[in-house]
Amino acid sequence: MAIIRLGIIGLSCSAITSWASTAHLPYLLSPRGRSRFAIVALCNSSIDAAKAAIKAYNLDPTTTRAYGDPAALAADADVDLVICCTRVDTHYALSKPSVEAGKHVFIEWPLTHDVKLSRDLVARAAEAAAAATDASASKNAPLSSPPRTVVGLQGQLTPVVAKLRALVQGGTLGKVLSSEVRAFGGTMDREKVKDGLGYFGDSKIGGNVFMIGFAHLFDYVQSVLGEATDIKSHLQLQRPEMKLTNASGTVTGSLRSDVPDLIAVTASLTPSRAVQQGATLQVRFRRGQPFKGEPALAWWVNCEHGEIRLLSPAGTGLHADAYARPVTIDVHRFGHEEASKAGEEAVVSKEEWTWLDWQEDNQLPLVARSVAQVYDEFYEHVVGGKERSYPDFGDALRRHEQLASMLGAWEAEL
Ligand SMILES: *[C@@H]1O[C@H](CO)[C@@H](O)[C@H](O)[C@H]1NC(C)=O
Ligand SMILES: CC(=O)N[C@H]1CO[C@H](CO)[C@@H](O)[C@@H]1O
Repeated sequence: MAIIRLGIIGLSCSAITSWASTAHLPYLLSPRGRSRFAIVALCNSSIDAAKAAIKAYNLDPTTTRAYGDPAALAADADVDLVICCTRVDTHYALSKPSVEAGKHVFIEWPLTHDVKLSRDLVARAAEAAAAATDASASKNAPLSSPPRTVVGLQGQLTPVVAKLRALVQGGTLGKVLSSEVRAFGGTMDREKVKDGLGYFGDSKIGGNVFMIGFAHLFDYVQSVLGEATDIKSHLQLQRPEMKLTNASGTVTGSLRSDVPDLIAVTASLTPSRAVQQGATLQVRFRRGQPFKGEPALAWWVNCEHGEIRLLSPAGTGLHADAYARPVTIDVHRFGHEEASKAGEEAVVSKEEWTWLDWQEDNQLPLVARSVAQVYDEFYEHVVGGKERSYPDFGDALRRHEQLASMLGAWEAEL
C-alpha cells in the first residue's frame, strides 16, 4: 500500500504547548501509522531548530529533512501532506505556500486567526484542486489524488460522538425536539493559565477558550444534531483578570483578558429526517470548573420517544482530554414507566460505546486517539478511495463564520 509522506510544521521540542507531539506523534509512530504515513520533513523557524526537533523526537535524521522556511518545504516534491501545528496566528502564513503548491494540507483547528484569511485559504485550496484535476498538472499531484484539505476538528469522529450520532440518526427515539448542553472548561481553572498560554487573554491571536474549547464543542454538537441556524448568542467576560502561573503552579503575574468566558447560545436546528422543524439548541459554556462534583459536560437530546444524556465528568474535550473518567451515554425511553415496576434501571438504559480496535491495539494515549482517526480516515479517503469522512477547510470555514458572527455581535455591544 502507498505511504503518504509527511512534512510537519511546528513539531517543536521547546514549544510551550506540545500538541503536535502529544496528539499527532503517537499515531504517526505507531505500527498502524507507520504502515500508512512516513515523516520525511520537519520545518521550524530555522533549519537548526528543525534539526533539534528531529533529534529530540528520535526521528531518523537520514530520512527526515530539516527546513527553516515553509516555502522550501512546499517546494519539496517528496512531501505529499503538510501538517501545520503551530500557534494559530501563524497558520495562514506557514500553510499558504503548501496549499498553493498543491500539497495535501492538514491544519490544526482553528484554521486561521481571522475569518477573512480562512476564506482566502479555502479559495486558494479550491484553485489548487482545480489546477490538479487538469490532466497536465496531475503528475504533480501526490498519490494522483487532487490536493485535499484537513482541519483538526477531530471531535466529530471520536467514537463516543459517533455513538450519539447513531442514536440520534437511528430513528428509534423519533425526531429530535430540542437539545441542551451545559459545559464547564476551556482551561483547567476559572482564573489561572500557564504563563505560556497568556495569549488566551488576547482575542486577536485567535487561540483561546472561545475559539478552541467552546468551538470544538460547538462543532461536535453540530456533527451530531446538524447545523445550527438563526444563532442568538450572549457572551460575557466574567473574569477579565487572567492569572499566569509558572511550571510549579505559582502565580507569577496577571493580564487583562478581552476574551469572553461565558458563552450562551440559543439556535434552531436544521430540520432533517432526524430533526423536527423548529427544534431548539441551547448551549451554555463557562470557563473553568463546574460546581463541585458536577460533570464538566452534560448534554441532553430530547427526542419524540425518549431522551439521551451524555455525561463527561472530567472535561468538555471529547476531541482530546475528556477521558480521565468514563464518558457515559444513557437513554430514557418514554412510555416504559408503567410497564416497569422494577424502577428506574429498566427505563433508563446505559448505551455502551467503545474505542476502535486499532486505537486499542496500537496503545494510543487517549488524548491522541481522535487525531489518529483523522489521519486514518484521510488515508482511507485518499488512498483507499472511501468517501470523505474527516472535516476539511470548508467545514472549518463554516464554523469560523458562525464564531465570527457571535464575536462580532458581542464586540458591537461593548
Ligand atoms: C515559580 O515561581 C516561584 C516563586 O517565584 C519560584 O520559587 C519557583 O522556583 C518557580 N518555579 C519555576 C519552575 O520556575
Ligand atoms: C515554523 C515553526 O514550526 N515554528 C515553531 C518553531 O518552534 C517554536 C518553539 O520553539 C514554535 O513556537 C514555533 O511555532
